[in-house]
Amino acid sequence: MVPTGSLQIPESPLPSSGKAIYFSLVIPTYKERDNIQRIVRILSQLLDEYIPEDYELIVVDDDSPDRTWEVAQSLTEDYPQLRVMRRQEERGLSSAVIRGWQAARGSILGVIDGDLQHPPEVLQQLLNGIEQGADLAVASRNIEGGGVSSWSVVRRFLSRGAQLLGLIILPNVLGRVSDPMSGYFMVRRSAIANVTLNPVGYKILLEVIGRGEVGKITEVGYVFCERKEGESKVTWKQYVEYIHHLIRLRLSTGILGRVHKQINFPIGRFLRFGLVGLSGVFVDMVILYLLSDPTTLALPLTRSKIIAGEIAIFNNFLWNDAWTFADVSMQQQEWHHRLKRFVKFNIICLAGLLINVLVLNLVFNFLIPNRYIANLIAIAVATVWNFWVNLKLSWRVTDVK
Ligand SMILES: Nc1nc2c(ncn2[C@@H]2O[C@H](COP(=O)(O)OP(=O)(O)OP(=O)(O)O)[C@@H](O)[C@H]2O)c(=O)[nH]1
Ligand SMILES: [Mg+2]
Repeated sequence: MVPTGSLQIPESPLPSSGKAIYFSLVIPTYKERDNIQRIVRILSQLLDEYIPEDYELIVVDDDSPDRTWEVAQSLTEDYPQLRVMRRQEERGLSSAVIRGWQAARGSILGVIDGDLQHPPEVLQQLLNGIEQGADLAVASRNIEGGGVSSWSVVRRFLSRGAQLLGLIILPNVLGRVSDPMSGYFMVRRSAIANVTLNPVGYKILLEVIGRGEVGKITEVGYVFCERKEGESKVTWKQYVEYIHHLIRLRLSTGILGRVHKQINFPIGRFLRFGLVGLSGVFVDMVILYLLSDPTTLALPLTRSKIIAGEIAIFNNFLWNDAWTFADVSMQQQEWHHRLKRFVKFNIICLAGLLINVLVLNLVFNFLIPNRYIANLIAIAVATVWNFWVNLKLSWRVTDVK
């Protein structure tokens, strides 16, 4: 059974999953057919020694085309502590780990790669760390005893760059561990129970530290070994997802997260609206040049500006209708609806222009006697006005079917 619904770990194991135990180790796999048997054997041998009968291994496979799940399933006879989850609907490393933890029976939840790049021997030190009171024990490549065996200069550089970027955006998360990209760690269930985890991409550890109630952390050095079988799934997409994840965590945790929740400001939409606005500035400039420049049509300035401004407004309307507010305009595609939106948009933007001039004068005369700074402030105020009023009045669903 694959858990569904929100990505929340229950405070104690679900009664349906059986008797509670100490440690659950999730092994996310995708096309690891040639590794799965070996890793299960090695992990079982080690854990049988440290905590016999008090652990489980949970393979979470995303319906690998090489049928890793089938191979894993066939091992359960010899390894009674092994459970296998074959996911056919959801995809992705981070959610695989969380789904595994949701079904877990342990009070300590761990994760390890299925390709033998994480040395299993380190498990004991990680378990010791937890035993000594840590909420989170992370295997790290960046402390004493850690390293990467043969990464190219480029990959090392990218990895460090990603870490630096993360430190800038989320210092209170990335700053707590030396290897925030580690995919090999264990955490106390109580530290992450009852919060909705919502990771994008690969880096589940960021999510655990960012949203969980993690007190003490210990780290254990390890050397990231070479892959022997199977192939890497790391592509450029992971870097993009990583940045997306950082921004999302930044906006939803800490002070910013609380403010964000309170005012409930649609930040993504606003950014799109701002980008469209920039495109309008460009259109306005080009038309103004074509109409009024002495080397082109040389029309009077005011007349040129009115035409340029209106074309820019039309440009912005089209983009906003097709992109910024696409979800709303999709529901009302008839031409008279569009026309109505366009007229409203026009009026609101004109009012925005008045506000722009007003704020410019007020700020310049009474607050900051610098016309460019004053203008920037005026533009910002007018943009927020344009956005907010258009959001409330122009792009809203009026017909209830
Ligand atoms: N369930 C599941 N597992 C995944 C997915 N992507 C990767 N994995 C597994 O997650 C672990 C780490 O993935 P890798 O591709 O080895 O990533 P990596 O270790 O950072 O990179 P390499 O050094 O290139 O191996 C492996 O056990 C993969 O099989 C996925 O989408 N779903
Ligand atoms: Mg790997």
